[in-house]
Amino acid sequence: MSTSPIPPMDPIRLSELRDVAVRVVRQAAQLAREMALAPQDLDVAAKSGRNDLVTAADKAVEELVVAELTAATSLPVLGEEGHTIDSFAGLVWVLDPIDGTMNYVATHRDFAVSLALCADGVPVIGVVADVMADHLYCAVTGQGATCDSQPLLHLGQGPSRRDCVIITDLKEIQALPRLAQCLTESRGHRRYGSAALECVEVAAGRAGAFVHMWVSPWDIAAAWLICREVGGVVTRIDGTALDVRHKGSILVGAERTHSELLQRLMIDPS
Ligand code: 2AM
Ligand code: CA
Repeated sequence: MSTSPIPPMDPIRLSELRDVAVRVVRQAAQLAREMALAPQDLDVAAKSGRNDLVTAADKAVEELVVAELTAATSLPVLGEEGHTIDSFAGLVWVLDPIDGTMNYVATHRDFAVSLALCADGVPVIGVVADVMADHLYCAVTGQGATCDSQPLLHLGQGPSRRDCVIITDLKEIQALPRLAQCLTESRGHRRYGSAALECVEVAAGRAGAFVHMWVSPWDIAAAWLICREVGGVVTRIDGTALDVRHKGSILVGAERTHSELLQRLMIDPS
């Protein structure tokens, strides 16, 4: 299976930038929590469809994060709610101010702030805040991943696809009958509504795999690194390499779980 090359970076600069990312994501999570206390002011609007939402909180968190990152690092920021970049060359921040906006509006839990630093399009720092659960996941390339500063364990081979919970959505189940069969044969199906948190569930060993048809760079850039740093395999749903610069599908799991699901979904239907 092909993997993206990790560009070498000065470790001191990397740890300074990690500290900036953690500080700013904590501030962002605090603002998202505070704004959730005044839902009447959220100004909820639909974007591409009635289930694709943006709120005043998405915009305010993005503004806060971009201002703080620019002041601290002067590096370009790609943000879901309007901040664009000319290219992914060099160091670029990739931000989802609120991943799981429908949850932010409707269920008031299971939403994240997701921030990655990419070097030539490859994540080298990833920070994901599970805002309401108050957990902070962090990874630095080559240095492993943590939850609240405690190391996440390496996933190893992982369970058989039959012996784990699999995270996916109704759209995927409807589009992929073989996936529906895999869920039936598994320990069960889960769905949280934030791609970043769903990847992190796999990285933390709570779920065996996550399958999604359509994720954007800001949804998964940070979680991609968190998964990779614990030995997770992250590809497109057909097993090809996942370049976080482009929208597309995602299949995440420990080595054995990923390989068994890929085999079942794409190669051998029996
Ligand atoms: P969001 O909350 O930042 O929009 C829910 O299925 C997951 O998919 C969330 O991570 C959500 O991110 C993301 N999502 C929602 N609409 C999307 C779209 N049109 N394209 C890509 N990802 C989307
Ligand atoms: Ca978002």
